[in-house]
Amino acid sequence: MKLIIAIVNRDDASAVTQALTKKGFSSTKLSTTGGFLMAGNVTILIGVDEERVQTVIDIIKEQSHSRKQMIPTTTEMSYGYYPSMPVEVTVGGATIFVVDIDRFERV
Ligand code: 2BA
Repeated sequence: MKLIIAIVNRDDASAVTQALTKKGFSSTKLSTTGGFLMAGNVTILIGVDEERVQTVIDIIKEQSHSRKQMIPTTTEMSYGYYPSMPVEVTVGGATIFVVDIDRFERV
């Protein structure tokens, strides 16, 4: 059993979870905030058998899009340094971690 942790753009989150549900995967959405942009994103947890991990990653890939976002001048880029003008970064499609699960139970 694996746990897939996928951080996706807020605007893609519903499409990702709907596509997962359609294919029979259970998921949980958490509202999260990226440490760099300090902007809201969504973290999706999916518990899945090892042989289905790639199917889930393919679904996430299909539904997540990369976007240009501006770093506001209030973002500290390194100790005490703030950009003098807004800087553009490319965010996503999705950041995905796959971790081992020792035990999974529904009680
Ligand atoms: P944020 O931390 O808000 O980062 C948003 C985007 O800003 C990143 O997009 C990247 O393009 C840029 N960025 C982040 N840190 C940077 C830095 N130190 N210098 C320059 N640019 C930087 P993504 O890489 O697509 O990441 C999207 C979101 O995924 C992140 O939002 C964060 O919430 C999560 N994430 C990405 N890598 C992670 C990691 N290694 N561990 C935990 N969460 C991660």
